[in-house]
Parts: sequence; C-alpha cells; structure tokens
Amino acid sequence: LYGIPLVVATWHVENATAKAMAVLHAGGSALDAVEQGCRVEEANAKGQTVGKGGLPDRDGNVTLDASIMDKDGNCGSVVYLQNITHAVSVARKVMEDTPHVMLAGEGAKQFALSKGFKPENLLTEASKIAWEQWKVKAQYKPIINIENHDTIGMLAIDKNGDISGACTTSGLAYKMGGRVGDSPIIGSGLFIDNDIGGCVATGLGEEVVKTVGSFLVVELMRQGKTPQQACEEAIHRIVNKPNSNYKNFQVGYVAVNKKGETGCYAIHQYFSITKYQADKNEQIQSEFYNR
Ligand code: SD4
Repeated sequence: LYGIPLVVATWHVENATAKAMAVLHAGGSALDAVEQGCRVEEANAKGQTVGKGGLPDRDGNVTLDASIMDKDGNCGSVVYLQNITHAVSVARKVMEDTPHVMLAGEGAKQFALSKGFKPENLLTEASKIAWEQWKVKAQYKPIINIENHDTIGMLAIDKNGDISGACTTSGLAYKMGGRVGDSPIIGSGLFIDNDIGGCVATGLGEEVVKTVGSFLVVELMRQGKTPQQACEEAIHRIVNKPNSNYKNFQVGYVAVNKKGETGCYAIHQYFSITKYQADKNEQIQSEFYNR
C-alpha cells in the first residue's frame, strides 16, 4: 500500500518521528515505534510539556500522564506519575505485565521502580524559574497554544499494516494538584482500532474528555469519513456545544486510517503535526475552525 509504513505526531517533533520511522524501517512494530518516538520527547529536558523538564502543577510537582494502545486493542496508562521520565514505557509495562489498564500516582511509581525504572528529579531549573514567576500572580489561565510543542501524541502503521498509538504529557502547566487530563484516558487522548484507524488529541484535556474525542474520531471514520472529515466533526462537536467557551482554549486532533490517509484539525491557528511518510519527514500546519 502507498504510504505505509508511516508515522504521524502532534506538533513539531521531527526527531521523534525520525526515531519512530527508524524503528519501522528496521522491521519493528508500530507499538515499538510509537514508544521509542515518544521517548525522544520525554528525554528532551528543553520541552516543557512532556517528561523531563515538564512544567509543574501549582505546588511545583511535575506529574506525568501517558498512554499506549496496540493493534489488538490492548492498552495501558499511567496518571499522576512522578519522578519517572519515560511515562510511556511505564504505560506499556502496565499493558503488558499487569492485569490492569491504568495505574495512578504512588502505585504507578512503585510499579515503575519494580520494573527497573530509575527515579529522577523532573523539575529542571528552567521550569522551576517559570513556576516561580507564575506564582507571583498565580493566575490560572490555560495557555491557548504552546507553539511547536505540547503533548506528544503519536500514531504509526508498520510494514504489516498494523496500527498503534501513544500519548505522553506533563499536562497543563500550573494545574491543580491531582489533576489528570485526557492523554491517559483511553478513548479521549488516544484510541486505536486496527480495522479502522487511530487518533490522538492535544490541547485542553477537559474538553477532549467531555466529548471522548479520539474514540469519536475513530468511530466517525468507521462510518465512512476520511481522517480529515472525522477530525473536523470532532472539533465541531466541541465548538457547537451550548455556551461553548472555545475562543479561550485550544484542542487539536490528528488521525490516520487503515489506508495510511491522515488528517488533522484544531479550534485555533498554530496547531501543527509532523508526518513521516514515503521518505518525507515534514511539519504540516493544521487547518482550524476559528478564522
Ligand atoms: C492535557 N492534553 O493534560 C493535555 C495537555 C496539552 O495543551 O495538550 N496541553 O490536557
């Protein structure tokens, strides 16, 4: 099939998609590809929205959410994970080595340690300074767009045509302690159906959860919509709600179908995706609703 293997991800993450494609070219599975791709951004301490270096909550704690889903519909996730950089790999271990789908907080951390993950301080000097500056006013206003970087959601199709996806984030900067977003909620931040396609979300997680966004996109594709049409309709569901406050927040989706067609859409300008397909690893600006 044209365009397979392929990797697509939220935001400008060419190093991550390159890593994932290298895994696919070496004959690796889509599952290995999305995990390895997400790990690139988790390890990048300069990225302040994922893994190490992520911006903390109001109390100065960096807490990570991540999820992963494979071609057989298996999934795993971690929420409110602290002191472990590679949340996506812990999510994979939850999927593969436990009878559960989701582990939270201290339990997730203890599980990670038992699997050999090393505890680390994830709060970098830069993120600590940003938090201290934020505390001066301590106004909680979610930022509409953190340009070029945010939650990393990644979808891949391997040489066998099998689809997997993963999602990893430090969540909204300066969120309340204990807050969990969409990224680790299967069906919201991520959903895969190997017969149909997959979807990942970024932006204000609360709005994605309320509409079960990624599941919605996959179901719309099942009904015959292209990935592009499905992403657009899922965004319309959010903005068309009675009294929707959409001018004040961003949500973006990226989706892929079984044929290797992709689509993306957002509420506002400046959402972008990175697509690696047919030897081209490129950033693509998303179309958006609020013109
Ligand atoms: C969340 N969707 O925790 C994630 C983070 C994000 O813009 O993408 N922020 O809600």
